Amino acid sequence: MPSSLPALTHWVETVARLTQPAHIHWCDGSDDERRALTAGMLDNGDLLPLNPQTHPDCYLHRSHPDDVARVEHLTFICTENRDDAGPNNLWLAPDEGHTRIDALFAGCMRGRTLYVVPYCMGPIDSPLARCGVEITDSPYVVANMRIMTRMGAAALARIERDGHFVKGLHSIGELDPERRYIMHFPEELTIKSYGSGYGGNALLGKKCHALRIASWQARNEGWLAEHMLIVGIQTPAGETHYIAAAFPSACGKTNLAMLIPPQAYREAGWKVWTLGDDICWMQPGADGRLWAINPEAGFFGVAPGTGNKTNRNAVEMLHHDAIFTNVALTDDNQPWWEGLDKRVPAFDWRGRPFDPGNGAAAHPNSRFTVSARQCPSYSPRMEDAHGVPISAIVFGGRRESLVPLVFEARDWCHGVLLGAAMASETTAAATGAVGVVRRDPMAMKPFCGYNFADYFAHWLSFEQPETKLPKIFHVNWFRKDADGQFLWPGFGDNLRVLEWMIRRIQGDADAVDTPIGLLPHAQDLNCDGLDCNPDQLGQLLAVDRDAWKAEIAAVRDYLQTFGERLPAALTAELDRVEAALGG
Ligand code: GTP
Ligand code: SPV
Ligand code: MN
Repeated sequence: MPSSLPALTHWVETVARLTQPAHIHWCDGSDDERRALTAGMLDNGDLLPLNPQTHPDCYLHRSHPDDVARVEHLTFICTENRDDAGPNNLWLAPDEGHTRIDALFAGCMRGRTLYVVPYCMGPIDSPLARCGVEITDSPYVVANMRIMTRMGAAALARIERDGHFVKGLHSIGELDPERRYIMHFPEELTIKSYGSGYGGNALLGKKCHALRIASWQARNEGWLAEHMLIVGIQTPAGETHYIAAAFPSACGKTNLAMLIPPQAYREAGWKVWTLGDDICWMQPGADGRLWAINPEAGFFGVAPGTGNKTNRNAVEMLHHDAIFTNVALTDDNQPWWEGLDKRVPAFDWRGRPFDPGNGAAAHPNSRFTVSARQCPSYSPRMEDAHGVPISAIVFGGRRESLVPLVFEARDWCHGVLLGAAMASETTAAATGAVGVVRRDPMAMKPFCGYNFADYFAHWLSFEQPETKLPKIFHVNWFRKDADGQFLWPGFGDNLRVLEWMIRRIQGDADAVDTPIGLLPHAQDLNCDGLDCNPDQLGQLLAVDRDAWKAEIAAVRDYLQTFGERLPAALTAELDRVEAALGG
């Protein structure tokens, strides 16, 4: 018997009866298994080999052209009570959800292999980690799960010890957008995903488990499951401050997590340590501080825009043992995307000879999958069972106007409001229009597995006499001038903003008190060596009262959609900010 846990073997048998696979394979995560899977995918065309001289053990996967991003309009939270899912989620009653999706699963694995993928989100020995098992008929998913999670025998052993696990059932089905659903049953700790092989739709440990199901568990158990990077900033004095930051999809988490300090900072002794680029699980420790782990083991990062100038660490980690999805190819079979370098690709992401008339060569949501250990700034503390203590939480979005470069919340409740009021221009990470401003509280709009009103209340509940909570900040790297050019250089220079935060944490910097929060004095932002004139800095740090009154009114309209469940403390905080702005 492949597992000693009856609940697991019984579930696998039930799924096999429904889906009718030709074979069942229990994944152990070994190298032999990886080699055999890779050989099979090279045979059937799921993977294409890349240049073995420049990119040993790297492969290209081209997904179906209609299956290139998350599908929020097909993603459901199925709870007994509709209000528990909230207006922020699409909802179905659990019975209806199971019936609809099981009809698609019936017989769908005929002639295929069913893979049983045991995985652990977080270090195997961590009390903060949680396990799951994904059943899938996609070897590409197995290969990605092996990089993105602690997958295989060790995870199975922990599952057998724990006696419980999150169940995730996945099939690529026909890859037909008309026969596609991503369903979550938080009360049953179950996920069912059909008809997509892409990223967050198919690697069920990631958004489905580590955010949607985990956020539900976190609320019941007193912790937080967030769409946040974790980065360690080591100052010249040798202290490391850990910062968690929530930006919506394709808004800069991977880049901030592995930023390279500007030269003068490097020479002065600043260092950056990468702990996570997408998901953060946090809970108060015995000392009252929030302690965080990254539940993932790898990065599924956005390729376009990743180059030596923007994110050299990422470029360097992608030269071996990486999977590329929907990128372009050079004439000597190297992966390529817009923003990598000046070469002209030979083939676009669909495999057609490159023709600029067909649009970008790499899909805007093309991605790389790579183990975190390959990152030059990898922090060994990623393996710490108890995680790292968080000094600051940062919220941010893509806003070409209005929102200043950085401001600080006056206290926890104000910080929760800043998170709840977040908005950002949409990106290619999800299907649908790009560049439209939408409300995206805490960057969790697509990922919160329950009613946002209850989620805000949960956040507020962390303020207790015994907790020592991090400071909360809001940033915006994406302000543009009248000509549509970014006002702030971004990327490595974002460390200048983080430095101000650290000085605030240490009590070493003053701030300007404004109705929206605490802003730096222009002279307190280190702009040495930057091509940023006083006028630009003035625009980046300006608070336009009339425009902010309109913004606060829009936030109020949005928050009112949550009705009576919205915590009164949040509304009171909004009233306070509105009054400070002058009504
Ligand atoms: P997900 O993996 O979808 O959750 O995205 P992410 O938040 O990790 O975003 P990522 O760091 O991959 O950045 C997405 C895009 O934003 C890339 O094209 C980057 O080049 C660009 N970007 C990141 N940081 C900055 C910045 O500071 N300034 C500007 N202008 N662009 C940035
Ligand atoms: C995101 O969209 O926020 C991602 C990529 O990190 S996916 O895995 O597709 O969710
Ligand atoms: Mn993400």
